[in-house]
Amino acid sequence: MLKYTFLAFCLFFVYYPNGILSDTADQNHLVKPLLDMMVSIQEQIKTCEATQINNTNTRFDRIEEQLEAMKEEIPQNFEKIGSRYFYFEENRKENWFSAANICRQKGGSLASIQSDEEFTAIKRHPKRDPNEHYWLDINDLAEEGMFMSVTTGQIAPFLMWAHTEPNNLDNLEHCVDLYWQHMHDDFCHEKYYFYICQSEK
Ligand SMILES: [Ca+2]
Ligand SMILES: [Ca+2]
Repeated sequence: MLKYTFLAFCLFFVYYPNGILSDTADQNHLVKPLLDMMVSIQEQIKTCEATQINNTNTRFDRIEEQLEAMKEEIPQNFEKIGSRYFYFEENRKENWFSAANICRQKGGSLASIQSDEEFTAIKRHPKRDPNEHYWLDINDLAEEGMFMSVTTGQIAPFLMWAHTEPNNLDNLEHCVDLYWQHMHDDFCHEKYYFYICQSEK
């Protein structure tokens, strides 16, 4: 708006019928610097506008890239807890083996809890019902009493047993679930529970 006002002012100044500047020499002497200034201002406005458009486009490109990256990083229906992503199955109960397969199909694995901090955050998550059991990735299928992570093939990094657990009832409890505030060993095939998956990303 400012540039058009300035332009109108200059045109009025130069072409006014009984002009303020009646003498041609005076006109040339005073008008040329004004015209030069006007051209210079127009150039500056053009440069400024081009720079602003360029900067805005660059910002949009960056935001778009970040959104695309986020879409790739966050697996569908997984939620960030601490620095990792977890999925809580709340509708369909499975035995431990089916739960492990379904987590694989989702591009992850059964949850391998790494620390007390992570365990606490998962226990407190609003999607988790403390009255329900949730399968985790821990099992002692290979060797009784040696609790391993099926996700890593290594010894489970974090255990928090309930009182009297693990009791390996009937010598058949080899898979671990979260129930109330602690972990329990349970029947892998026979028990159908909800489960928690983790993302590999
Ligand atoms: Ca066992
Ligand atoms: Ca048990």
